[in-house]
Amino acid sequence: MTQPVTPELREWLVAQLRAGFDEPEVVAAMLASGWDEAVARQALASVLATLPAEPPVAAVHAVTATTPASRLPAIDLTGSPLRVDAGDRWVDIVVSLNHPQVVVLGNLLSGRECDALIESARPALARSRTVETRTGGEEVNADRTSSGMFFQRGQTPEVTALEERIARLCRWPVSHGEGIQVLHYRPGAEYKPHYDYFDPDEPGTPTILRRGGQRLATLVMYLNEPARGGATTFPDVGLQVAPVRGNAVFFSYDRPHPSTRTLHGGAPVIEGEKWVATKWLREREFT
Ligand code: PD2
Ligand code: ZN
Repeated sequence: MTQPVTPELREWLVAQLRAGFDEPEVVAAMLASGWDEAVARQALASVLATLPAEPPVAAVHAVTATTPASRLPAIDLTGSPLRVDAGDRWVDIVVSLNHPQVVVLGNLLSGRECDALIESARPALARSRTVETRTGGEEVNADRTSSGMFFQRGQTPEVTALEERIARLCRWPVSHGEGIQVLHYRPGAEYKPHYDYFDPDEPGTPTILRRGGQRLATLVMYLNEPARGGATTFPDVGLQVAPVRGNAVFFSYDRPHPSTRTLHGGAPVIEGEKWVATKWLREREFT
């Protein structure tokens, strides 16, 4: 069976390949959107055949796998879109900032997905640990009074769908993402301002970086709504993001340095409880 490749489909396929997704990943995304496999492969092959000036897909993938410092996960806001195509869902652009790139996203998750993540995380919750950069291990941290757990990549169907959506949205391969972390805050719990990158001056950092290099970007997704408090704050740029269920805040940092102005924290929950899921994107494949 053949099907004409529309300009929109061609543009989307080229964008996927340039973003570093390889052929199986692109086909898998098409299958997830309801394409017939033979038709998807044929459409991809016909687009690849018209790209003689481009590096081979394998080379594009290799570049992504050893990301240069200048390349970052990013949400494509070219043309000031109101919403962006994340593959299986259109995601609203609510607010964006340029330095650093901070994008508040609306409707990234459905209510049902939020509930499913909370319920599958709940039995595994433990007092949150942060990576201990002095040693490369983990420790319970007084600055972080939430409890949390990590999913493995692809651990549940909801996790898999969300990871593919995030990869599409941030134009960064699923393989370069850490497992999603779920955090639960009770009244009074907070996460004091911090940077998500690993401090290059800490002795444990080289050990941490072996698993996929530096963190380059963070996506904090809100799974419920506390009655009051619990905003994600960015003190250096005077921004507070309200924890609205299904929404998220994305931000990236092109170097592990405060000049990125990505200091951020979780303000104390005043009333009710707060559930978030965090996805960190690394320079290389996270193993
Ligand atoms: O829960 C938050 O709002 C929050 C704030 C700052 C989460 C994180 N950082 C994180 O998971 O890194
Ligand atoms: Zn953080």
